[in-house]
Amino acid sequence: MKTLYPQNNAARMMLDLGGVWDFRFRGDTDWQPAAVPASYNDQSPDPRFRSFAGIVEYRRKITLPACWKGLRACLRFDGVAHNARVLLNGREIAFHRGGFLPFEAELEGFLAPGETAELTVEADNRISHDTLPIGTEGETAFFGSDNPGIPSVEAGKKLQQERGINRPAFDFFNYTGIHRPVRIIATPRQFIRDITLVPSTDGKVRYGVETEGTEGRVRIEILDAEGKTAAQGEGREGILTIPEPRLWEPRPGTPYLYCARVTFGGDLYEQPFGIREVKVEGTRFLINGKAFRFHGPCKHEDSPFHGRGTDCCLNVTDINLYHWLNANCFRTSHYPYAEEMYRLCDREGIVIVDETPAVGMWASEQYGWNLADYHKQVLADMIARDKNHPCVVMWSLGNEPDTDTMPDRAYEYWYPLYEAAHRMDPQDRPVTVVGCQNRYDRDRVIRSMDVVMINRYYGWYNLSGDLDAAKYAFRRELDWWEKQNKPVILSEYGADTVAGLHGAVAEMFTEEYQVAFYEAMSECLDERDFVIGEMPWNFADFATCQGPMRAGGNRKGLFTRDRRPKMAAHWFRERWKHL
Ligand code: BDP
Repeated sequence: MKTLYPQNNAARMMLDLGGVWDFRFRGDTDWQPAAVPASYNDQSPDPRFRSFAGIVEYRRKITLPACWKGLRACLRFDGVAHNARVLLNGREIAFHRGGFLPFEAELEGFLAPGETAELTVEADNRISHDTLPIGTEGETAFFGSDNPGIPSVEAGKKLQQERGINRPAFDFFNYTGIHRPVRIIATPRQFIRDITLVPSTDGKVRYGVETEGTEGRVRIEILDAEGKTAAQGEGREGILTIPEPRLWEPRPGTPYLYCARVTFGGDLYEQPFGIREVKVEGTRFLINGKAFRFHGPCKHEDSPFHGRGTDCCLNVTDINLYHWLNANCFRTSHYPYAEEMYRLCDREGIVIVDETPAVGMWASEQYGWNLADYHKQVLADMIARDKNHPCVVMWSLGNEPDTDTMPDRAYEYWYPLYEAAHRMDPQDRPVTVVGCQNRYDRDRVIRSMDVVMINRYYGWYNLSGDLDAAKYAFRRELDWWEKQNKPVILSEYGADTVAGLHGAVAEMFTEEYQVAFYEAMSECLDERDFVIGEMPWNFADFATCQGPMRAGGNRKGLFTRDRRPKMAAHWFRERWKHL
């Protein structure tokens, strides 16, 4: 769905619906409080907040201001996980599939200026073979053996299935609810639906404006960072030229931003953008013609209390910690993040690899391959939402699918998505899909991408604790990639580390081992020119579902969950100072 990021300006108004809403599990009679935006899961000690599988209901009253007469009004949900049904006074006004992208519900015919109504949002947290991200439907344990075949264990699993099991096929807690902002938006009845900007470093800006309604002329004015007019034009599409353009460069360059001020009839929208070009050439990744090396840990949207809920304070803190680390990028593992984060990264010069929520497809022979159409829709919506951000330099189609069990079949699934991403992105950014540690010699998908991104856990999940063997094995693999003549990014590598656990001998789980692990992997990476990036897993410790491999979540953070640096954070800070 095309929906511009909400904006208050001379033509548009918005009401933020953040606050405490009524909340209940479907079937309950009593309502209780829940904060919005936030995941609901950490908001109560009631165990159902963590384990419930099904629909929860949120409710509150909304009023359209009487002075909004003559305007078009809609509700804008930035993200409700995973499926959402929206009702006004009991009438359905919207349904949306997928928890990480925005949608709108028009209020025309449902609520008039001056009126009050009851707004209900039903959020469904169930994950299955038909959702992105994917749920196991109880078939397989993610991490840890589920002792197949033992009659008593099988009986226990059957009981779980009967009760309704909602196990993720991915390694992060299935946070859900209204976890991103909700707003009522007013625009003129004839309004700007969408803006597309394709700048090039010579100062030319190709633009397109989509409108609802046809009365009125479209005008566009490009403002520089001081607010001075740099170029202007008229019409729904065209090419403008900015004389002496200033480029958007990732830090430590200057992330210079322009603004496209678009008017149409009585409507106005101000779209920030940056001038930068990205291109893959041979084994190099070029930003504005200069070789770019990716160095920065992958992230999650994850924090205590908020869960996956949008938290601008946390975002600013995190990005300042990226600056502190001398990091220049992250991947939005494993789903598109809240829009506020991309706007912040535009401004701060942090580069993003933007990922769809296609995660958990590690057993594609069982599931995953039925999702091609829906997956393509999600990809289209992500590109539509994020296409104008200069910080976004590459699309990731997903994380760690099974591509080597049936290599041809996997290729038939993934390559059309790769082509679709290129077709759909007006800026035609490079496209990738993140590969898991598998039979890279059998797989055809990963090597067919513009940039090879590989997750590797030598010295952790395999060759555990033996960093000499890990280096030896990793070098063997890198020898193989060298022959593929593609740029390679190590898109995940890491070691679970308990903050404060030390050892004179660097053994697994100690802070010393985490540093030794990264030293060992870096030694191998630094020998290869075609390696254009390193993205440690993960920026911070994060919540996961329970399992025998997770003591209070995933501990591979360079920081603890409350953002205290482990030794490895200091180590990377020093390393990246010199890159
Ligand atoms: C990788 C996954 C990531 C996990 C990580 C880990 O891509 O989501 O959290 O392993 O096990 O396979 O720490």
